[in-house]
Amino acid sequence: MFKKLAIFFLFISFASIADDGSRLWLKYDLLKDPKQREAYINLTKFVALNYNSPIATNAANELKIGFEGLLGKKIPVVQNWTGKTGGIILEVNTTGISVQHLVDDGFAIQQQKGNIFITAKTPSGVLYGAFELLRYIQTAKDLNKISVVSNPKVKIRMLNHWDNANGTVERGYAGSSMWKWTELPFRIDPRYIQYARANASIGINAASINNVNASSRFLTAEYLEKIKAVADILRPYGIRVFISVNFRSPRTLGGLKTSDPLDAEVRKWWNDKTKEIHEYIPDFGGFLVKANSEGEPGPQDYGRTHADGANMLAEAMRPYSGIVIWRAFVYNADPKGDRFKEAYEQFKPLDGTFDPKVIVQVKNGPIDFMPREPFHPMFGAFPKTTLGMEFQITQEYLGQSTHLTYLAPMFKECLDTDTYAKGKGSTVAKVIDGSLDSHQNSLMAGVANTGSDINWTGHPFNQANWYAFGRLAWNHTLSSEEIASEWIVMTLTKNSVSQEKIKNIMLKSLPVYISYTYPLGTAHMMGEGHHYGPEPWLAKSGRPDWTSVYYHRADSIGLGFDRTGKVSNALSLYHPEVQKLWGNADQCPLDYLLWFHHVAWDKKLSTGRTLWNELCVRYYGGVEEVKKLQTVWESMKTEIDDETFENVKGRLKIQEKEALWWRDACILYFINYARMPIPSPLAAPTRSLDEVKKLVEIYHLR
Ligand code: GCV
Repeated sequence: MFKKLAIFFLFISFASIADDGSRLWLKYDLLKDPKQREAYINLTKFVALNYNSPIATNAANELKIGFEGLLGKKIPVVQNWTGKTGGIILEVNTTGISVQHLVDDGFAIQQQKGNIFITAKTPSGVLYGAFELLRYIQTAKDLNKISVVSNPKVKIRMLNHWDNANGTVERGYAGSSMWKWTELPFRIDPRYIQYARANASIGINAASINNVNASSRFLTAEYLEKIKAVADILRPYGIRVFISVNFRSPRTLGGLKTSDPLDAEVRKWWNDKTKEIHEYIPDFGGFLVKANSEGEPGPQDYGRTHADGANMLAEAMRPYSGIVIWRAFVYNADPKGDRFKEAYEQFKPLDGTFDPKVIVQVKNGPIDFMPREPFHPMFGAFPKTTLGMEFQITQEYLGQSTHLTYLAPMFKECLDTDTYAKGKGSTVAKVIDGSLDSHQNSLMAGVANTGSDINWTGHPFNQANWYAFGRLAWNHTLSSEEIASEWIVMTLTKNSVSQEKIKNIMLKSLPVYISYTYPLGTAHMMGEGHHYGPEPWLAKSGRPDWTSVYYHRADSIGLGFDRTGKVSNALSLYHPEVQKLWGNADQCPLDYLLWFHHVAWDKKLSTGRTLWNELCVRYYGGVEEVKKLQTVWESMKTEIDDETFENVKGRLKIQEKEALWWRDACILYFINYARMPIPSPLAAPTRSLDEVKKLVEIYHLR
């Protein structure tokens, strides 16, 4: 009996230590240092709520849970502050000196007369302030002189879920959909609340809940009731729900003969549907639309423009506070054209014709979330249109759930690039936060990487990309280093030596990934359909611009897509200052070189090596770097929770195997064009191109 009990307790204690990742960065585990706890306890004796609203109540409750976990002491929440000292006072104030520098959602945290005041103009601001205060304690910062004024740079900070009604997730790598459509609205999965808390903790205030390749089913009464149940859960965390809509819905759902946006009956159908949605969800965020893209229906099916389609929906939304988000991800299958230019060319004539309620959502780069892309040429070139940013958090082309790639540097690289639209300093960030062209609205969206996996994101480090996206949507001036540091200390370890090592791994991870997949500005050479692994030889697909050869253009002379005036002239879409940076092959930064130039295999680059040798050095170097990442990870075994340690360790092994796969596939394929030897001391791959090709074929077996 005693033995059984001992095993039981052993199990319990292990169970409480093992970390399955489900709590994300919201781990409120007891701080180990009693002195540190004491210092915080003196300042957190109670939480007083001076405002009555579900969101503010959640702010108070979060502080209570957080303090109790971190400090190990019960904390009372009181409704009204009686003047006692030593506590946290939550206030919503629309006027007065304390909020004069705040925008909606912004917050101030100040120490005053023995209390800490979290003040905001809106309950959401108070909630964000509460999470900021908790972050201070989680990251062991001093609260004594706390003085924070924080405003979001972007108004709509949004996750785009590509989740389908049947429970699958397009480009999802963390299990199935977290939305249990078959259970809703009757059963509310407790994970919805955890999801809402996690988002609120990083300032995300909007979520489109279904795939942009949208099923009309989401607009049926049956589904609106389900979505309402989700919206009711997310609302008290300041999150508004959006729906992706299928442009053909008036026909498929309404039985109309057309979905022409200029047809009176179609317009009435959308007006009525929008009214109906608001009966379920009064604060409905709005519509997200993928139209005339990759086979989805749209206004061009009726000879109309994107603006005609978007403005029709904007009219339906006119009586309400929500908006219309219209995606610019469009391209035709013209083998002679350049996909790089197509969205720009289709949308440019429409600049200035979109309803003010419309935001045009543009992917960060002109092709499709490649690991490194030049910024989309629409940024800076559409002064009369509100442009929103679409990043991809889910790692479709970035190792999905097996490669460790920290994406903040990629998001930052795009945001910090200068478009020169209004002179030096006209960064992409200023375009999308609305400041460059004085737009009222602003949007940063990220394609979500969440799923039903217990740790939400599959790879434990993919959580950091969700975190980084939210933090940057709130404040794009934060550095990738700062964000990584916060996430590591809240999520992985309190040990400062390990924190530094992990930060280094994270910051190296993107350049390492790029060097064994897409060095020197190559792009789009992944496996067909599933987009996993290399397939640089892919020459036939449903469309020419879904092949690899369309992009890398390897021939006996060289490699890369000439986008100068000699061939596609896509460079001309950028400001002359940007053209100067990228337009000359001798000066173009190597990271972008093959995006814009077809470079001879034997051309000497700024590194002193020929293109071919540089390519080899990068592919081989990338694989070696993955091995080094593994060694560093291994050195932290005692500092990281066992479950997470083993999980990452296993995935790093897969990463090494697959880095080698990428290297061998690309080197063995390109060598047939370069016809130059692999430079010593690098050793030739031990397998043949045919053998490597077989690895891809296995992916296509049915
Ligand atoms: C939702 C890429 C992806 C598609 C995705 C599309 C888009 O092409 O492979 O799965 O579809 O982008 O962003 O609409």
